[in-house]
Amino acid sequence: MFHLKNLIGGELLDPKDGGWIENIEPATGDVLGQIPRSQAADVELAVQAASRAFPSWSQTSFEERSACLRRWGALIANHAEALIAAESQDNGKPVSLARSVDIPRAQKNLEFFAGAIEHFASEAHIPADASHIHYTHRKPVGIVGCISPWNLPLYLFTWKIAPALAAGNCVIAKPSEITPVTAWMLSQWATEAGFPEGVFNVLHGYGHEVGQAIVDHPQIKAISFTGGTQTGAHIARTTAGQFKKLSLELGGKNPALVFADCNFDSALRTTLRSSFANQGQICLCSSRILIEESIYPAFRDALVEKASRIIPGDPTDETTKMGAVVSAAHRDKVLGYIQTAKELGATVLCGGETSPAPNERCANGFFIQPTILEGLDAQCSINQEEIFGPVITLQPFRSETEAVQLANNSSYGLAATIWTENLEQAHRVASRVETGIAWINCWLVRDLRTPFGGVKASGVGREGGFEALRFFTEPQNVCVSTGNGAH
Ligand code: TXE
Repeated sequence: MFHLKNLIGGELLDPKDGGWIENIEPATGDVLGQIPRSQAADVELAVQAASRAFPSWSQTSFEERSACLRRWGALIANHAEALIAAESQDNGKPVSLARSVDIPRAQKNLEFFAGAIEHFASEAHIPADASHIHYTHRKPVGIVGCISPWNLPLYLFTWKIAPALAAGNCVIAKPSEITPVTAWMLSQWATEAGFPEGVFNVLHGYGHEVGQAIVDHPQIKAISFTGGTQTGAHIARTTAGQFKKLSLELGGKNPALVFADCNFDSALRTTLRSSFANQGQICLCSSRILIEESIYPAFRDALVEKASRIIPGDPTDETTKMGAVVSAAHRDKVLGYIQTAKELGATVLCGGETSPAPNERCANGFFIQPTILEGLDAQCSINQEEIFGPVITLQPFRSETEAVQLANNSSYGLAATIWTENLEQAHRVASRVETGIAWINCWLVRDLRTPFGGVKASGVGREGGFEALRFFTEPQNVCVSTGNGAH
């Protein structure tokens, strides 16, 4: 049983009022430990610590900030096995996934922004007559809040804090209360990495309590948030009067468009992964599979055959491909959607139920079978709302126009995956889908320099590369007369 602590002003502290939350292991339903149920008073302490740290931290050289991030990345590498085990246990994801994706990517996030800040130069503009020089002074915003979700815990946590710290801000970060362990481990190594006390603070607790207190605090000047669309809308509403900078990465209902001329095997293999990776709990997962009519039966049958062979297993088993969903509440939410789909007359092609426990240890775990549904109206809640679990729907289309219409028939606009061997069609469809990301004949291929984010209800703003460094800085235009002309 662990007992997590907040990191405030370089010290690991209990919450001021002593409240605690139980942390549950998804694969077993057992209590793993206690996490601080922090409140506004803890936020106040963290803001005071960050305010003391900001004047000198904001003046450090980019080399110094970069070096701290690199040392922190090396500490992740040194502790990789412990982090992999903790991430899998806390989230329910297969240990192989934490090893191949989550933990290496967390390390890469720190190293990437250590490098990115070295190349992030100011722009200058000089008119033809050289009468003036304009330059852009990019200053750190100040104290910023970074709020992250449970599906890719350390991966998304580091994706936010790395650019914030690289740009010279002081950070108050809040990981999800459902998966707090790896952020806590990282917080224990912040001092060893070289961050002065108060530069990086971590508060644990509920979103509506400590999360809201971070969002509301007038000295916290920017909020970078990844999570549900409703929470994002709530944060946007409650911060509107304070004119905070906001970056909101929200949900998705991502289409995969499978054209008849696609490379069938490649489309099949990757669609299986894009549908069910991390138990379908990635905002980029495909959840609406749109298939051209002429190959619909063949593609459907092959997908169902492959999905039926995925048996959720104990996440600690190295051979497990699908683990547990993150919580009992989330399991019930996903099962509720499957029940609604049945009531709406869907055909359940595979899955549709909880999955039997893979072993005695996991007897009370939260396992759901990979589920494929067909025969649902494009407008129904199952095709419109984010389920965020191992559940996909299949819909046939007859033409490219219809495929694009179906793809865009969503309030969300995060990512689309397009499967075709026709080059012109691929680019044409990519330009017509209303999403922040379009993958052609691939999925989840990421280059950290590229803009990342969604349109419509999938969010506001972009993360990644210089986009993130721009978000975490305030540009000031400075104009200098050269004395060579008008003033
Ligand atoms: O997310 P929340 P939840 C979707 C997915 C899921 C649903 C709800 O559909 O079923 O959202 O998941 C903090 N002020 N995604 O409930 O509540 C919270 O503590 C400040 C998609 O876990 O949005 C956590 O740290 N912070 C998504 C973070 O926000 C608040 C990933 C996200 O929690 C807050 C996760 C408040 N008022 C869920 N309320 C994706 N797009 O990747 C909550 N939080």
